[in-house]
Amino acid sequence: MFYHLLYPLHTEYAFLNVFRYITFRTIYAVLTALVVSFLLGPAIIRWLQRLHIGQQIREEGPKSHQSKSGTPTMGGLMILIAVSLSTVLWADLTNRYVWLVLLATVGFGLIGFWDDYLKVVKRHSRGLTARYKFGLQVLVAAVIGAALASSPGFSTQITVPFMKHAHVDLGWFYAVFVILIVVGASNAVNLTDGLDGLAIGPIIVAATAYMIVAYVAGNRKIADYLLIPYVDGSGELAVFCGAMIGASLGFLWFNAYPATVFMGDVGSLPLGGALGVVAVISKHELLLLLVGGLFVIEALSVIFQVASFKSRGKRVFLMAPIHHHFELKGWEEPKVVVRFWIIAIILALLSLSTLKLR
Ligand code: 57M
Repeated sequence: MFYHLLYPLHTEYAFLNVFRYITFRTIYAVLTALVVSFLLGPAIIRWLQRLHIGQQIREEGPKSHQSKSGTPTMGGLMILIAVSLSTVLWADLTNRYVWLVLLATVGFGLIGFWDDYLKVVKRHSRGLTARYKFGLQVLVAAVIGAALASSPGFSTQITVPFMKHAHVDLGWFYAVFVILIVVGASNAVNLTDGLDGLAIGPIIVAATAYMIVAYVAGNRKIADYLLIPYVDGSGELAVFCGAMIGASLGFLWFNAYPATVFMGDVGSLPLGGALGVVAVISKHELLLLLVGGLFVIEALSVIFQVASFKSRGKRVFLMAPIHHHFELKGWEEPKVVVRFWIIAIILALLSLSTLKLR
């Protein structure tokens, strides 16, 4: 909005020219989202407490989690508001990719909200049925996939990390591929969200990596120099990623151990989904497996655990997702969390190196 209101005035006031720059608007998108979540945080937490929207803790989990019973959840609402508001304030609103990523954020946010609402307000122990929740996620992702695949000028080729000449054209199957990436990312982040700060830290790291990727992919000169696909307009997603970083930092303030609020599905589903959409639009779809490698490890630990238990009647881990395994091994919660953050940072750095290593 500021871009549309203030940049046109640069002919009279030269300093307003600065609103043209994505870098400038990204920095202020980070700060705006951070301030919004700082300001909203205490009010939302008090409101959730007043409504008794507290987490019920399952008995079969690690014993240390029983003391978390009643911690307000659905704090993801503060992330949703901060990301959307800051993006609307700082992004170029004529850019269709901005609206697509906002659609994903709000769409997945509504699915998460509904699930949380059933679980913590209506006290239905399982929330939305898995099939229904998955169906709605596929629906939102399919709308985005179809919009992109039919978008003039948007390539349906995918980029393979480390290989500069390997571009595979998926044609209409591209929409299905988008569903896999976006729904997969959304659910992987959801599975990871099981310790204080565990999901939000790597989200900040991954959003930072994709902020850089989206910016360079949207800049013809840099994209040509790096031999990566140029995506006209994807640079604006750096502003969105900035808003995501700011909102997540603000949430981490409250979610840091010992957490005063959990994000709930209303936070985890849209954060993962939005990351998937940014990966797709910036034409670095498969790189998400490395950027978000920690989320992939968490999801794989569940797949292996369930497969092994069903086929052999034996567990691979003491408990899945893998963060519970380390808790049961006796690591303190903050130790698991910080060590997982370190892994996420290393994976993001490796991912960024693929911009050069190709
Ligand atoms: C969400 N939710 C947390 C909070 C958060 C298939 C199976 C592996 C699914 C998995 C599952 O249900 N995962 C989805 C995980 C829950 O957190 C809430 O959920 C929101 C995210 N959706 O925002 O509202 C609990 O996590 C803890 N927490 C924190 N700090 C935070 O900042 O401490 C969350 C955020 C909270 C709190 O204790 O209550 C969750 O873990 O439920 N299921 C599991 O993860 C279960 N694993 C399991 O059943 N493993 C079996 C299977 C794979 C065969 C096995 O290994 O044998 C564990 N979940 C729980 N207890 N709660 C098992 C034990």
